[in-house]
Amino acid sequence: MTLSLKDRLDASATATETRLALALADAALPGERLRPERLMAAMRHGALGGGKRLRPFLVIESAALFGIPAEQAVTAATAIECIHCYSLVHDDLPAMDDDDLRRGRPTVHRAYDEATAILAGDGLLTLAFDLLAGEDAHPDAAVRIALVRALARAAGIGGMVGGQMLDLTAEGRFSGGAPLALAEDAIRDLQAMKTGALLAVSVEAGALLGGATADERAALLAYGRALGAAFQIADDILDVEGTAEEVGKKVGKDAAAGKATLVSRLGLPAARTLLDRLVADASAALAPFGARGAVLAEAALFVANRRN
Ligand code: GRG
Repeated sequence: MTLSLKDRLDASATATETRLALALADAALPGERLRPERLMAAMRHGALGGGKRLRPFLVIESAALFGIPAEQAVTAATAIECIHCYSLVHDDLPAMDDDDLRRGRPTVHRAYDEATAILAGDGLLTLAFDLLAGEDAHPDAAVRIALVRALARAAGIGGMVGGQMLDLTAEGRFSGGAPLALAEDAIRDLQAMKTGALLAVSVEAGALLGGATADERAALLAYGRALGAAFQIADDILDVEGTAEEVGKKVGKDAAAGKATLVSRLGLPAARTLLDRLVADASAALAPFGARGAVLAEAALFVANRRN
């Protein structure tokens, strides 16, 4: 029996939650005496019990294209989710977006305090590489190194962290407060770094786990890039339309902060047209996988039409 997309999302989310809980259990700490319990609790608050777990789903389903069972992909999937959760914990801090709610619950610095939230983010970031470097992630050390490098690059200065800095710069944070008027291409590049890179590396990780050929890896990367761009436009549409209100997201916050988005630059109708095109591009990139690509193609539609 073939599973629905929702069943597959649920299955990968459950597997990720279980792996994350194991990695964040007190028992995972070395040593017996001094245990940073407040830090561990804050990390659990930031990482467990919420979120769509979209990135782990992408790792698991792209690895499945090559016959890799979910149990063998879940550690790498969990590592990428750790990076994502760390980015949310830090993004919510007073020095960044200063948010009180995340995933319908108090943000980590609200539930604990700012210093603990900074360290919880740092702990999740380093845990990601601990997970990826272990034999659980893949038996072949060369594959593990490739995974570590791909994730470091996606999360680092040429990816998420760099994109976040460019975003803060575009908001006018370092130039007296007036937002910069970025051209469409600049917004697309910024977003490809800030949010696209982590989504793209999720499918790249699946390709690495599965021993993909260079062509298959390129096809998955093209899919991941189109999906990443679609994800961000959908997020920006949600921000202006207000449909994310019920999940505790502050609607219109990004627009009010003068964030550089394609919705504000192109207008809603053109942004929607671009979103449709990106979903079509994502599906087209999966052509080399034939019918096996159907799950990821459906996931692109889900990302574009999501309501939270
Ligand atoms: C602070 C280093 C650092 C980076 C922050 C990703 C990011 C960069 C900030 C997040 C801000 C934000 C809300 C961006 C919009 C896109 C996005 C990443 C939304 C949240 O991702 P989802 O929808 O979240 O996958 P869940 O909760 O489902 O995991």
